[in-house]
Formats: sequence, structure tokens, C-alpha cells
Amino acid sequence: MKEVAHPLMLAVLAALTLTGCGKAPEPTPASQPTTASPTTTPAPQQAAAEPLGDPEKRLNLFCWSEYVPQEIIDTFTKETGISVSTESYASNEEMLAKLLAGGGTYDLIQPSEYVIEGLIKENLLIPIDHAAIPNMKNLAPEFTNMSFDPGNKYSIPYMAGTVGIVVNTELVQDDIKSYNDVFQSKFSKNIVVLDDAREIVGWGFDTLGIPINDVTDENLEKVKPILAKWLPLVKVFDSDSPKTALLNGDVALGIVWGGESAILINEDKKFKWIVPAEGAHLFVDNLAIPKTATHVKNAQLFMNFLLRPDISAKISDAFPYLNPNAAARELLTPAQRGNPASYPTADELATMQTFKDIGEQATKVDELVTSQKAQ
Ligand code: N2P
Repeated sequence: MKEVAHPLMLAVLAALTLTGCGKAPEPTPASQPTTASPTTTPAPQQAAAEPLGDPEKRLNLFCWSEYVPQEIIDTFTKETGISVSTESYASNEEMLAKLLAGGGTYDLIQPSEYVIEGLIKENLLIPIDHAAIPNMKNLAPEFTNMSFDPGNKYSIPYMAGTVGIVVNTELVQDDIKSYNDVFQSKFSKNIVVLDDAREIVGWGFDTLGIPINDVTDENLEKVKPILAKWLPLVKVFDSDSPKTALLNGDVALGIVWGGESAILINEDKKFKWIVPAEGAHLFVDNLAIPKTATHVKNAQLFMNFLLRPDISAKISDAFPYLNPNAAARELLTPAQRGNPASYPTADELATMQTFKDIGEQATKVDELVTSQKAQ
């Protein structure tokens, strides 16, 4: 191993929230560090005697905010007796910073594809025992064996989706098609966007026709003037719940997660979803077990539980992203499957790239956005 700063140790983000992963009104407190077992020697005979999980009935889940409904967690606890502590994050970088700082104990995390790629490279994930996840068969074939983790050795897709534009058509009559249409001075302080540096730089790259993964110093310089123009126009940076500012009428338009927009569309027909003309990207968020996990069997039990069609469909009811679980999708209503913000068309999907691990350049992406936000 190289003796340099960890390539995944990105700029540590200040605000680390301790809310649950769903919409639980009362956030579950962060996991209490469980008293570490005095020995780390594996005990295979114990494993055989405990087919239904680890001897300790606990699971520490570190997930995206508004992604795993509390009801689903409660059902798992009821069925297995395993109590789940949840902590949530609003960006991959926030999750990584916390994971790599080593302060918490996490048994299950939800990184996006580019982060899975980096974590595998750095040998920071535990291989998944496929025999423990029979429900993997429910995944749509196109969401298995993806390039960031061939053979799903370390990760299993949880939800996917894209990022696009939402317009409150009662407040904006213009035909908004592109990122540049959003960032017009007439919409100054009337815009909400995700608080996510990789996303924001990606939109700038799309606007310049630069592939989203060509994150060279030169390209970051090129995108700087665009961000300098765009970011001062933003009223709210919010990755947790960008729909809120739109629902409250605090802003008239925004660039948000597809699932957030799907909720808005269901809520009120005045909201319109637009896939940006410059291009959008597909994200695939996955379940993975970090090397430092202490309840690996419980994590796998939970993975398998989340892949159950009835459970996965309930997750889609609460958080309508693109569900990679084909068996669960069959349980959704035509309206759910037809929500354009959840399910891009085949044509749209065909043009979508995915983010790739960019190693140490990630720090520069973060610094660029932070500096332009501060202008
Ligand atoms: C859910 C966040 C969506 C994840 N609140 C984006 N990768």
C-alpha cells in the first residue's frame, strides 16, 4: 500500500447529520459503539450455529437520507429480532469522509457506482456471500454484473436514477430545456440544486460537451466560469430533500434527484420533470459491507430482505427511484412505472453515462465547488 494520503479521503465535509434514512420523525440515534469482542479470531463453528445472522442482534446502517423507509427497517427488526441503528448522509463524499475517519461502526453502506469502484480498488469492502443473498435473482439483468463491480463481488444495486430539472409551471412559463435555461439571471435566488460537487461539476461539463469523467485540471479550469455564473443564482443547496423548497414555493425551479421529482409530480401536476438537453447521467446506488463491519451476517440478511419483491416495492412507494429489482417493479402500478422522473425512457437511458472513480481529482472537484459557492 502506498504511504500517501488515502485517495478516497476527500475534503471532509462539515455537516454530518444523524437522522434516520427514512422519514422517521424521531431520528434513531447513531449506533452506540458496541463493546468490541476481545478477540477478532473468526469462529466458523459459531457461524454454522447461527444461520440467521450474527450472535449479536444489531446492525449499523449508514444510508442516504430519505432512501430506506423506517417502516421497512421496523419490519426487518420484527422479523429477525435484529435492531438497526441508522445514520444518514447526503452525499457520497460525506459518507466516505466519515467511513474513512474510522469514528463510526458501519455494517452496511450505500455508495454510488463510482465510489464502489474506488472502495474496491482500495480493498475496503468485504466480498458478499452470494449464497446468503438468494433474492439477488430478482434484479433486472442490466443491473447485475455492472462494470464498476464485475460479478457483483462486493455490491448489490439498491436503487438507481438520474438527476434532472423540475419546474413549477405556475411560476415559470418558459420552456426550460437545459441547465443554462435554469441558470438565468431572471431566476436569481429562485433555484434549488443538489448540494453535491460531483453533480454540479457534471452539469457544467455536460454544458461544455466535456465527458463527465474527464476530470482533468484543464477541464476544471474550463468549467470554473460557468460555476461562477451559476452558483450565485442558487437560493437553496439541498441534497436531503430538495423537493421541500419547491413544495413550499420558496423556489420556482431546480435540479434534483429523479426520485424527489417523482414525488413532486405525484403531489401536484404543476411540477414538470425535464431531462436536460445537454445530457443526464445514471446513478446506481448499491449496498456494500465495509471492511470494518462487525455484523457481516446481519448486513447480508438485511440485503437479502431489501431485495424481496414486496419489500423493494414498498421502498419504491416511499422513495420512487428507478428500481433495479425487476420482480418488485412488477408489483408497482402502471402510474408508478410510468412516472418519467423515476423511469427514464429507453432512449434517454441509452444516452446516459455513469460516474467513474476519479481518485484524487475528487478533492479538486469539491474545492472548486466550495470556492465558487463562496463567491
Ligand atoms: C436519496 C438520495 C438519492 C441518491 N435521498 C443519489 N445517488
